[in-house]
Amino acid sequence: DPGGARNYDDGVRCLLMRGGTSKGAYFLADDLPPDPAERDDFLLRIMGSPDPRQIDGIGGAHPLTSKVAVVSPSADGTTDVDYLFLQVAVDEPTVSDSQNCGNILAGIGPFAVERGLVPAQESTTAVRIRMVNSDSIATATFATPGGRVDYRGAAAIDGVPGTAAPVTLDFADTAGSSTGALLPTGNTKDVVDGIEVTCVDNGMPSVLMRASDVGVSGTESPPDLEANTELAGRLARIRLAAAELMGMGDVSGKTVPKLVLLAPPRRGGTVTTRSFLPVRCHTSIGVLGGTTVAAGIQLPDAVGHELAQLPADGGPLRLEHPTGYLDVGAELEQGPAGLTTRSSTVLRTARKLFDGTVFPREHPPATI
Ligand code: NQM
Repeated sequence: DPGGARNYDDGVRCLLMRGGTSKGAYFLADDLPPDPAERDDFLLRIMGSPDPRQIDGIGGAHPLTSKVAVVSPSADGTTDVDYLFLQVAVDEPTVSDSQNCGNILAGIGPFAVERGLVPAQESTTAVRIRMVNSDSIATATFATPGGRVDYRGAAAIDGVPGTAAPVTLDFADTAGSSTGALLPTGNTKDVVDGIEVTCVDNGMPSVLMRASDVGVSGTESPPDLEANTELAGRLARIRLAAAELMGMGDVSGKTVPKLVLLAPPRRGGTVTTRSFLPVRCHTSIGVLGGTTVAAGIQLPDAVGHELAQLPADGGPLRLEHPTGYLDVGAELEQGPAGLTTRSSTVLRTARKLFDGTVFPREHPPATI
């Protein structure tokens, strides 16, 4: 509101969507407070954070269901829309723009068409999206028969029951998304806290390690891994030290880098993964977490390369995760400064769940 008189407590237009294996609140940037601090305060209050149950908000009590997308027309005209991802913490009063989310990304194209930011094409529509968090570009392609988004279809993704219309995500420039290099430490392998790790960033800065090196098999369930307090302490130490090597500074309180435990495949896939967000264990694996693992384990000297059964035909890698598989294409090529990624591709689905007005809870009483 140009007069500044807008009262966001009266409610804000919001589309609740499932994007891939995540769920979040999608907003037009213009509908939110322009000041980032006010915006974040508003988002905490609609999600019901901080509270482990998020009982007084629309958050789902897990980082994967406490997410926000802010969408606007392209600022510089080079894409169709700009997408800012915000992670709203569940039990802490924090909102972070330090990472990207490739699952919430799956809902951005459909959202842009729903809100009239992008015209639908005849049968399928391709939307070019700037992922503001990493300043990189993705193209989402999805069905729009008769000029409307059709969410129904036959594509199944593990971690989501049933089937829906496919959303194809193509990434062009994921290598070094937020650290500047596919191998941010300059090495294929480093030793951190006494174990070998590979620090890699093909869309999501991540620390790859062998599950066996941290005393687990890598096939445990997320609740079992989360209950292992010795493992949690070890992973936290490894993360802080690896992040320093990656040039990310002090990452305490940040959601990146992620941690990925690797083990040999058990169900005919390429490799077994257990990823950490970084504290909660992922119930599947992130999209860009997946493109990052797929690029990392293809590097001959990387941790995990020797555990993996890489496809002989150069086809997609099949990452095993706690609720199934993620198939990821990640094609590497020799660049002027070493190996880099030519392209990465992931198939997702998305669904519009609820379109309406969201109301923030009152401010919590000020702490003295
Ligand atoms: O890696 C969770 C998710 C994600 C991020 C996380 C994601 C990605 O699965 O692109 O999608 O890593 O915090 O939604």
